[in-house]
Amino acid sequence: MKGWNGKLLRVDLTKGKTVLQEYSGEFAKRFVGGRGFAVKLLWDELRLGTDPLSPENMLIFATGPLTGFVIPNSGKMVIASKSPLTGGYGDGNIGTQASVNLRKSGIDAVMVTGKAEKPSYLLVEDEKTEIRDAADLWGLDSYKAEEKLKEAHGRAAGVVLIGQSGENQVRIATVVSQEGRAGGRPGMGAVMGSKNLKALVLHGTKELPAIDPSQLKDMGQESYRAILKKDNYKFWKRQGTMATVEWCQEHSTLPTHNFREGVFDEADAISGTTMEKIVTKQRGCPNCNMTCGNVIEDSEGRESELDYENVTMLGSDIGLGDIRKVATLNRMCDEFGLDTISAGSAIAFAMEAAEKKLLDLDITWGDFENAKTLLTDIAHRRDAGDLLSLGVKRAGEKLSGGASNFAIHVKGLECSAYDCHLCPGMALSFGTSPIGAHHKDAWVISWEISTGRRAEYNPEKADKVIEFQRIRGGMFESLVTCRFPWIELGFELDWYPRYFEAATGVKTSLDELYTLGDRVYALMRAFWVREFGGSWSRQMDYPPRRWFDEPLTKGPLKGSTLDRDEYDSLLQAYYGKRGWDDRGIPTKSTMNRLDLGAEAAELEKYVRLE
Ligand code: PTT
Ligand code: SF4
Repeated sequence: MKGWNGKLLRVDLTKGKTVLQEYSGEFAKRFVGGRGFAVKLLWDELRLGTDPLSPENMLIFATGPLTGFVIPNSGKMVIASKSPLTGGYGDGNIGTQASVNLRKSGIDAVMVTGKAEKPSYLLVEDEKTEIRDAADLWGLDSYKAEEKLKEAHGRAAGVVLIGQSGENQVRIATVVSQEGRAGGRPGMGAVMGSKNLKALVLHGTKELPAIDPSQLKDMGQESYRAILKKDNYKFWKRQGTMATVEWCQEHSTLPTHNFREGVFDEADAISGTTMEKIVTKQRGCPNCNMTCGNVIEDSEGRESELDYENVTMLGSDIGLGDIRKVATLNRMCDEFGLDTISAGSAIAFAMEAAEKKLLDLDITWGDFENAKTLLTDIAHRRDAGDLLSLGVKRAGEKLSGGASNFAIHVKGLECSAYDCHLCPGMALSFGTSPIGAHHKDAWVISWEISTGRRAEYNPEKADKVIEFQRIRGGMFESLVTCRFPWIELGFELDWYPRYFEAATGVKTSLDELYTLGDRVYALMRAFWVREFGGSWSRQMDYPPRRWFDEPLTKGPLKGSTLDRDEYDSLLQAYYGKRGWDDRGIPTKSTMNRLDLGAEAAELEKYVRLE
């Protein structure tokens, strides 16, 4: 098998054992890598009803057959598990040297089960593995712990790790790396902490196995040159994802005051243009010439790497219009290993709950000092922070007085930073995202706005969501590479089947990669349905209530809301196009068409399939 290493490292922390296992070519071809591998392993091996924070849960770090080759933006990996935030399938994508090093160690994926007796970290040096004591790392923030690990294992080590919030099993804890990379929004950091696992430290010295290395090398060089020539390249290098702040403000989609509004009076103060003037350096993932991590000095004189989601969820959404202070909250999240989107949403939820006198907390919109205290309390699960550490869905359920009405989430995962009071297509994307409300799979908002937002509930929007889910959520998450060359600069998609063939020798087409996306999607959906059984319903694919019930009160779209019946028709159109039934469950014939016959038979044990 070329392209793939063909090896999976199984780590049982309870027994303190690691086993290197070969996987079959059939598995590789059917599920390809990354998210595809992760969902298949979870489907096959995770016992139904497993508590996500118990030793029995599985935590998977999975690269794909393109990861690590010197081709554009290939330094990524998927981190997946059953989510402690949603109870369903959860994953995230992180760019880090650890992805490249894992592949160079001859291993494609690591699967961790059990719980170490005491704080530990996993060291992989090529195929030599060791579970080591992490007593002196436990309690340290992610910056300090990574620095110590690099002092011990060398600067070339790839490290993915958790901060204090993961250790404390905060359900909105993510996994972090390299002082500004994060992956695993739906609580993957908490799962790592529940296993007493502080870090993975990875070294690899092997050549990656391509079927046609010289062709892949030539294609890589040509692709990097093609990216440099793209029209938008220079602007992207100046602002990266931060350009989205001004765009969202212009189109009334900037999350503001807990998604009450789509415009923020102080948007200019946190925009990409403001950031450009104070950037001190740029960082990024391995094998990338688009380096989009823009670093500024925060209000306390420390480095903080900004991205659109971080700045808006910790800025406009909590009413804070000072970029350096926002950067401080962002840096704190990276140190604690808290997901910035969910943390921002939790702070905004707390501000609104305090305003409505549902929560006895001294905090108001834009209140930087109390936001800092609250973040620290969330990371350590103290006082009100303990409640918020559960995520806004659970926090809303625990507070009385209708707090659930302003808990902004889908399936328990807090919404990323796009207000959808008048974006039904993007609302459908959040509603049907396979991990809860994340934009990563189908960021259709730009297309939706540019193609006539007021043709509001056109079923064409369901087609677009599916198209993007196939490309972004299926193909990129399984190959595994960064999607930014394509979505941000228009780098052509047909490069990807060509890379795949040069790496693996398997001839494929974009259509086949989209079918892979459909297969992975059907299986992620099957995972959710199997876990939720009788309590699964199409209502789980609905966006937050606020967008239906509370019109925008400001800006050019003042008075707008989503319409429930129209949304439901759009959802129905989506199900029909996917070959899913009225409950949002893939039909038997859809499963068979996607080569998931055995998986359909397993699902039928728990739910009737149409
Ligand atoms: C991703 C989510 C995002 S999406 C952002 S900013 W974005 C937030 N970043 C966080 C952070 O930083 N620190 C922190 N403590 N929490 C954070 N939470 C948020 O996490 C990221 C880039 C970005 S920046 C995006 S969109 C793209 N995402 C990709 C993806 O999902 N798949 C893929 N194949 N390529 C992608 N390329 C881009 O990568 P989650 P990164 Mg991220 C500091 O993890 O769980 O998926 O949530 O990986 O290496 O940081 O790069 O405007
Ligand atoms: Fe990483 Fe940004 Fe490069 Fe993508 S574009 S690989 S997120 S640095």
